[in-house]
Amino acid sequence: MKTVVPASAAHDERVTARIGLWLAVSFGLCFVTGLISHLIQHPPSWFLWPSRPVWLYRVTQGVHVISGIASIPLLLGKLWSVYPKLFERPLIRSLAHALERVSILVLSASAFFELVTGLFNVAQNYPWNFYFPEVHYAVAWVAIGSILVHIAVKLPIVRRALGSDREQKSAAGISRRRLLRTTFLASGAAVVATAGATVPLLRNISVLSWRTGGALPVNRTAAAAGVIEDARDAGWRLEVLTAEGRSRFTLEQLTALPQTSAELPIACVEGWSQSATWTGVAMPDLLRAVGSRPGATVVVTSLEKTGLYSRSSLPGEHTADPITLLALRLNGEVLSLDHGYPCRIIAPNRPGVLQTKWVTRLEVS
Ligand SMILES: Nc1nc2c(c(=O)[nH]1)N[C@H]1C(S)=C(S)[C@@H](COP(=O)(O)O)O[C@H]1N2
Ligand SMILES: [Mo]
Repeated sequence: MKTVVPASAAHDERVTARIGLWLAVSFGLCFVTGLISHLIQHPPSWFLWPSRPVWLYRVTQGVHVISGIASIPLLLGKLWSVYPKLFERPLIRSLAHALERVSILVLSASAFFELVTGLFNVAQNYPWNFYFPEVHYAVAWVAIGSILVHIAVKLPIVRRALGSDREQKSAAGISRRRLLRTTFLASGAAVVATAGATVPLLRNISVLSWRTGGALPVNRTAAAAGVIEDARDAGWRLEVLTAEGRSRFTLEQLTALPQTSAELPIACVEGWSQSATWTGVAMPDLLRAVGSRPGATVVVTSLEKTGLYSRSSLPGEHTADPITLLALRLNGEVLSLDHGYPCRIIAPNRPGVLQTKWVTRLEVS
């Protein structure tokens, strides 16, 4: 004989399935866009990320952060809708049942971990001492794997639940609709409150939006990076190493080269993005000036000694693009120390973390 647990109608498979469907969509979007961001930052040999359209990464990373934020209320709503199952007895009915319970535990824990660490990262807060991107990336595979198993196991129930969508006008129907509505409203509100960090139209109504406003945000200041003295040093030179040898440029020499301007966004992995007008030496021009060819890979080194973003690699797609800049000016003014003086990389369709500031050396391969 089965023990029947009295459950309120909110804890109903139709509610669970409907929230689950939206959670699958938002979590799926979040996973795919996160994978894209990871591949751009750690490109395997088969991977090619184009330099155009200039706004593509801005969109994929915006979707990553927004879908992650939307997932939090959906996950909570879904857990709420199923929690009476926790108290079902017997605890374990069969091996299959035991495996299913363990998989749900792994699923909930990993999904929760991803959403919470992502949120803290967005808030630029690191209360843990592991390297965020690595762990966030590894656990993403655990989460997506257990989600796929979960969907496969629950497919018959999902089919049944979504098929019977004629809601009775009963107390049960009302309570169901209330949970659904609350969950979707909370999810929508979370999105609107934060999406302004990257969606200009929402900027004024995104109350929780961080670091937006008139000026371009600063991710890491020159003081924090410990580069003020070296950046101001009159002896600063840009060193360009090629197979043939080494060239050195003073800031005056760089300024005397043909200058290119482009309107390009900085699109931070943390979800904010903002466009500005950048002016400087186009990478193809610079490469030709040192006798190299546009399309070569260029490794960029910053004056910043430590730090995760003190080096980056510009792939050939970017070094051949005439609006990949070694920027000297921002919105018509000489770069400020905080934005990367004396010069920085600004390339189209590239994560903010790779837009290296305070450049001192380029190695052309
Ligand atoms: N050398 C160096 N360059 C860097 C960083 C850094 O910490 N060190 N931060 C990167 C990140 S994460 C972003 S989003 C952009 C932000 O540029 P901004 O501060 O000029 O807006 O710079 C990038 N360039
Ligand atoms: Mo960033």
